[in-house]
Amino acid sequence: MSLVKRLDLPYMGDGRGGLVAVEGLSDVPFEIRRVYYIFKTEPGVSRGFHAHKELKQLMVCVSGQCDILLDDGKSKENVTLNSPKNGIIVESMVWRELHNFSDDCVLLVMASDPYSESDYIRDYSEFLEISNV
Ligand code: T46
Repeated sequence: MSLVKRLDLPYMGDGRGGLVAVEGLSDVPFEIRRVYYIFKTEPGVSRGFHAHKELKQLMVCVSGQCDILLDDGKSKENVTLNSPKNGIIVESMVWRELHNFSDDCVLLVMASDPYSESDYIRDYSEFLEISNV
């Protein structure tokens, strides 16, 4: 099964312009308990380099574009996010790296849980050890 779970978002744009609305538990398969966004990423900077033990997230590039590498410890897949009308669900126990942010990239993330550092696995060898048991 593909690691990249694409999601087309409910689009309600009209003659005035675009509008996307996302509701937790119906449009995404989890309750949305936190929202954050990443923007003005400095040139050449990559982010992420971790997995989450429990957290699930919907990632949408509402402006510009960036590349996301997903890795479940067995296989790796790359996806480019470049539309406010669709995104990807990133499940728990998936290592993610975010690369090639465009200058105008705004990456919106809707998360299933509040921030908790104890949910992060930031060491790749530890991730491989846990994910391959
Ligand atoms: C992810 C990718 C896509 C908080 O205090 N609250 C928060 O909600 C977040 C997201 C971060 N922080 C703190 C933790 C660090 O001290 O902000 C600092 C930077 O976070 P981090 O280095 O984890 O940022 P990224 O861009 O590497 O990763 C973030 C998310 O943490 C992560 O869950 O999937 O974006």
